[in-house]
Amino acid sequence: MIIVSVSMLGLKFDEASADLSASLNFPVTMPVVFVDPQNITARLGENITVAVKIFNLTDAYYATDQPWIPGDEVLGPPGILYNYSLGNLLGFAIIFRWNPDILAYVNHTVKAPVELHPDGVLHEPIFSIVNVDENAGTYELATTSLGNGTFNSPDANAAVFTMTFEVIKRGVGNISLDSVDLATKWDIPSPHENRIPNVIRNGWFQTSSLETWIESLDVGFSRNQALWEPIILGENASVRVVVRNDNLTMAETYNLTLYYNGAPLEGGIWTDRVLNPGEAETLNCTIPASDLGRGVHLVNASIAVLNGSEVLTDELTTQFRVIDTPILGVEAPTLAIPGETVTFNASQSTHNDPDGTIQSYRWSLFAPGETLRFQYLGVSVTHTFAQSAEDGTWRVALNVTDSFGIGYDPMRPATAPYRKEISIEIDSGPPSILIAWPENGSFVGEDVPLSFQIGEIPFWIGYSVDSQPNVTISGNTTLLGLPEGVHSVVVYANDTAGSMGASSPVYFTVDANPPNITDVSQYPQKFDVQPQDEVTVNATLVDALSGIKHVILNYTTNNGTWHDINMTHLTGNVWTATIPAFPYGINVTYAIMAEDNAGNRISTSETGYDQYLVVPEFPSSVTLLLLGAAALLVGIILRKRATAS
Ligand SMILES: [Ca+2]
Ligand SMILES: [Ca+2]
Repeated sequence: MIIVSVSMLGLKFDEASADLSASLNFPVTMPVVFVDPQNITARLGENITVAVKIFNLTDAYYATDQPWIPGDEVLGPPGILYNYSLGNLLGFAIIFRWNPDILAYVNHTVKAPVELHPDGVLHEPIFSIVNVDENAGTYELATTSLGNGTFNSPDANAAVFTMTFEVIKRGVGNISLDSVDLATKWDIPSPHENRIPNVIRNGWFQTSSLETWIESLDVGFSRNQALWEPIILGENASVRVVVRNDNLTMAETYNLTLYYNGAPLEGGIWTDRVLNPGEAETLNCTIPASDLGRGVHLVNASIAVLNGSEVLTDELTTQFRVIDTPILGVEAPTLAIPGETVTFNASQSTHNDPDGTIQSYRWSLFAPGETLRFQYLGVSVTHTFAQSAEDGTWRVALNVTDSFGIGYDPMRPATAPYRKEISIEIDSGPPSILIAWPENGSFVGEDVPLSFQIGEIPFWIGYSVDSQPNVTISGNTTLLGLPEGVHSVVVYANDTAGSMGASSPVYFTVDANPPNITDVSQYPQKFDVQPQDEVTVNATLVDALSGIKHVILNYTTNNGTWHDINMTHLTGNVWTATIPAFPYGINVTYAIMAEDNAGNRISTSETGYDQYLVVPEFPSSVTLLLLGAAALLVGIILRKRATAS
């Protein structure tokens, strides 16, 4: 037990005695009988000691020109002038009262005579009548000095008695002086002459409140430092307790226990926590989802605080709810065409929690590419797709909120059942397909590039050659191995809605072989080309399927740069070109390259180049002679070549 030390309180009071009139608002011209301390706060179980004291008891004598202001019937009406002294105490009678329900009487000490009690009153010998009524909470004390000496309190402050109580119950109340008589001559009946005027100051008592207490207790699903309630089945429950010490001077020690549905919560017990003055601390605990069933639950926090000599408790109970979620059922078409009106119906949705109902339905319609286009409210809504509605996959998201105020929260996985997404295909028709190559009526080589354009993003692509089964492809491709002749090709594509589109058929001719080059001849002949002679080269070209596209004569002088000359169609199958004249000694090499309309190419260089040397100029007779020999020779060569080919 802590005892409030009266000497300590008295000491504090003495230090302040010079300013007592100012600090406690006591009158300066009048004795004051007061309870000291004036205000007491104590904890349950503590002992407190209070004193009744006299202040300003002096032998100062107030003359008739000093008015009696506060009023006392024994002195007559206020405003009348009296002669009176303030002090010279010889006896007193005091009735003192407290609330016995809150304060239990322990003992008391009469502070008389001053010879035994230096802080007390009156001179020995004294005579006292004492009556303590513990049940009524009253104390009557009448004391008189039997000697001759009157008493004035030194430094104007003396104790009459002290009384000690035990605080037995929380509460507040007066510690009051019901009646105070101070007398200069106790046994003389004339009060006007014998009584000392005084005023009374009662005391006030209150039990201290619990200074370390549970400020808050919250339960919920923890997200972003906040607790969200109700909790959804499958989530952990976070329990958060804040304990605060409001005492401004003393650290306090406490134990905390958390209870979940009446049983101590695992991890919810803390012992010997110390809170410094004015501090609060937050304690967190988790109830695992496996321990949380649907319904309303209780969490209780209880603290035991070492409060002075006793252990005081504080507790707080919070209830929280664990809910089940809705099951969303949506009826909607999976396919629609622009201009069509469709209905989205969620009336089959239910709530798994018998205490819950779905309160609102919100539909969001997203065009292909995730663009939010429309929103509707209601359990069943209709939407008309515009004629311009984009083909493709539209998303329809249904979000609900229920009677618990819960809706879909992307940061809270357990809220997933509050949202349902479906998709609807908008299809304005099958894909349009245009074959870019081959062109209708074109000639192509053995390997046929197939390129095409499709008017929408296809789900599947294929082609068919000559009405054969479809071949699946992913885009432009090359048709390989087609025999020479006329063929057809059709490209097909499926859109995501399942509509099949087809291109127009394209007819084309495969020409696998290059032109045939024969009968290459030149004039002048190879051994008779003189300076100033241009050389005319002729050749016969035939192509089986697509025909000659162009013919080129390539030549070089002295194995230098190659030059191209376009050969022109002369007559029949004969093509011709002219090589310019070169000086004596120049060696000319040439070949003929031909391409047909299907892109097949051939060159005479594959079987050997033709060559001639520019010879010096001879007299015409020699020339003629040589020409004749050369013609004979050329004729032999050409025959040999024809045989060879
Ligand atoms: Ca389509
Ligand atoms: Ca050909």
